[in-house]
Amino acid sequence: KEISSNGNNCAVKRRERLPSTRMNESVNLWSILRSNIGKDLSKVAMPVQLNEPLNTLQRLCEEVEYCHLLDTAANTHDPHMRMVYIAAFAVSAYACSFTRAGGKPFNPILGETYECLRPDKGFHFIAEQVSHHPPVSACHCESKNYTFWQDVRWKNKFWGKSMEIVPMGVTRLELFADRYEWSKVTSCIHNILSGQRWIEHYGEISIKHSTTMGDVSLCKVTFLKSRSGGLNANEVEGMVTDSNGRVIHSLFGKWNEALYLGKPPSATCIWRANPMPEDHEQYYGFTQFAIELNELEEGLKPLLPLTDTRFRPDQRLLEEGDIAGAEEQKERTEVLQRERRRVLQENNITHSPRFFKRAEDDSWVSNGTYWDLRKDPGFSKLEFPVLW
Ligand code: PIF
Repeated sequence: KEISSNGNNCAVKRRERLPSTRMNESVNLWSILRSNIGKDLSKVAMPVQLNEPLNTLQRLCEEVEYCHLLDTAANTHDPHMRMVYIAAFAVSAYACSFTRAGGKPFNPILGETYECLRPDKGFHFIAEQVSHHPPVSACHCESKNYTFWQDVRWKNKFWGKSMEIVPMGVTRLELFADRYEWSKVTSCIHNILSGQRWIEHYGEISIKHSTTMGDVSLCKVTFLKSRSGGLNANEVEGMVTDSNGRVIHSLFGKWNEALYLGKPPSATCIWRANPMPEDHEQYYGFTQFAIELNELEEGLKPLLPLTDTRFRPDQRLLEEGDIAGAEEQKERTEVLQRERRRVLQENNITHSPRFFKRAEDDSWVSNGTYWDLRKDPGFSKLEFPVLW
């Protein structure tokens, strides 16, 4: 179904820079962590200076930057080769994190939404914060070739020098009648308190492929832990097996660089990360795709629901380099959220998300209303809670 993309079409010239560079961090993270030992850190309001000017809903959108791999997968008849492209897509989701250990994404307000309409890439994406405690973000991305959806919740484990982020939830993909499912690996931010922060991912992604006929194939991709001295840093290796467990393809590469099919020296490159913009170190380590995510074009303003992240004032002020203003707005927004929570509690009402609903397996799925409402009657004619 065609979606009118007024103000956000292929011809749009997207920005190539953020309005402001990142300021030097002057937060004493240690004192925050020390005074919250044993506490669930998602229940501690962190200073805005620790944030990057994107939130977890937008971070989920970054996972589809390399969606051309899904288009290729959809047009590949051989199921094992198709799995190779899907594995490359699953790995590519981590590429942007390589330069991002410096900050954390904003924690969206309950009911906050984010849309990303990219006719040039062939997808339309929506996301919503469906739970506040614990924080849960749900997203749904569609194109003529695929549907991709997931809900993500993180568990933090603080180890002193590092922090592990253990994601929960299942990532799902549908290519016509075929279903693929996998879960994410563990991420670890090293040198959380001092020194140069860096990020590592380790564990196994196991992609299960099923059709109405049953399980067809499996792909396991292992993200290796780096050995001391940084040797083999960021390495991944994987294999695609058929329903009898026979290895059909092998894969290797680095999640921040590229993925290859076969064995060296005669391997074929399946995916390569895009080059980073110049000066990205000063601009939160954002990729070009990340730079575009929070841009608010004039033509888009009247089309978005008021709950869209692009209208969130603290995140916008941080993007513009106004730290004091951002901190003030963050606190104000959090007070408003607490107030809404109190009213709900007093009236014994549980919050229900606007664009997502619970599936039988308890995961969050799109309720399919967003793009129809956007078109007719249009969000400007609908009521939305005042989030900020
Ligand atoms: C606030 O969120 P913050 C807290 O949730 C606070 O409890 C709440 O008040 P309430 C506020 O309204 C919230 O704004 C805290 C926490 C959020 C996540 C999950 O934004 C994603 O102040 C984590 O942050 C991904 O942050 C991290 O949780 C990837 O956003 C890097 O736990 C953390 C992050 C830990 C710090 C990492 C530092 C890395 C540089 O009264 O409603 O309870």
